[in-house]
Amino acid sequence: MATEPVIIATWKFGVPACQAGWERLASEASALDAIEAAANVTEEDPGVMSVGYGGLPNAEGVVELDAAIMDGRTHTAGSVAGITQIRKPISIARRVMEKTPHVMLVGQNARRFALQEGFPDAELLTEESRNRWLGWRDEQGRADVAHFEERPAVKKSTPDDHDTIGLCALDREGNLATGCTTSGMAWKLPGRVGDSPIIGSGLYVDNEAGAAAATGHGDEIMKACLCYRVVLLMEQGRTAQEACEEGLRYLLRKRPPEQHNNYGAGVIALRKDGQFGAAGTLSGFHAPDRLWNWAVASSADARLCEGTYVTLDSVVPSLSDSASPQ
Ligand code: SD4
Repeated sequence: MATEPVIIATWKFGVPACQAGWERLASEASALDAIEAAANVTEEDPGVMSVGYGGLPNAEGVVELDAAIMDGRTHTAGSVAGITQIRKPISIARRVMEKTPHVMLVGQNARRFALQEGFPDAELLTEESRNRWLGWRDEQGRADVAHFEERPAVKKSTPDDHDTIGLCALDREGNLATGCTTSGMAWKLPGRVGDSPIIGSGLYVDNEAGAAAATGHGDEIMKACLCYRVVLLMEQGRTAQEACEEGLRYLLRKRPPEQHNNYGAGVIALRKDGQFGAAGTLSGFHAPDRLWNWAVASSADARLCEGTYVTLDSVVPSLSDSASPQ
């Protein structure tokens, strides 16, 4: 029986991504193809300064990208972390999945694999992202900006110094897929890898239950294996919305508030029956200059939704009621 396709993604830039993904799904493409095509839209947009080309660099001014993709149909996954000077990292992650016996390649050897696969060498810094980095470096007032002992564990974020695109899709055949791609936290320590390329943390899919993808403070999301938990909760019968809320509550319960106050975490989920949901932590994801929002396309028009916020003991509905989860 044919299923109605749907694709969801994190943040406002998820709208054009979902639009592209939905067009693929509507023309019978697999969920996996739709995820890759949708993620590529964001990765290639230099105006999105937290993903792919134009993403903000690490403390030394080098853009290190993390990306992963997972296919619910085959339960296979591919991932790259800390990859430099190559565009479209989610497509490289897909090649890792399809062409190697492994799941994850990192750093220089991930780059070497990509070059072997025919991906061209590419500059990832734009004038804008380089200037932002120079501004940040000047503010530090010291030469060795990557010295870890001098960096606080959590620093207050600004609206665009992070924001991953995480995506989940369901195709007409009833298969699910998920993907995640990011330049990670701006000004991170060189070599730092967040949740986004880690299967189970930044993304996870089980074709018999659902898919989930995360955004936010990866160093905290990883400690909760957030996306695995959210998918498990859907397998246990929770709605997608309940699973997102419970998954985030677990994260908040396990970690002291000062660790997630500034950055926060968000998760989107899509169940095998097409039902979807999303939630973000109130701390870190709700500020005057930023709201937690996400995108969905279940018809030709992708739309933006403001998420539900979660605290340790309550759920705060969206402030503007542009859309609610199904
Ligand atoms: C990371 N989770 O590298 C990413 C960053 C992000 O919203 O998504 N920020 O930790």
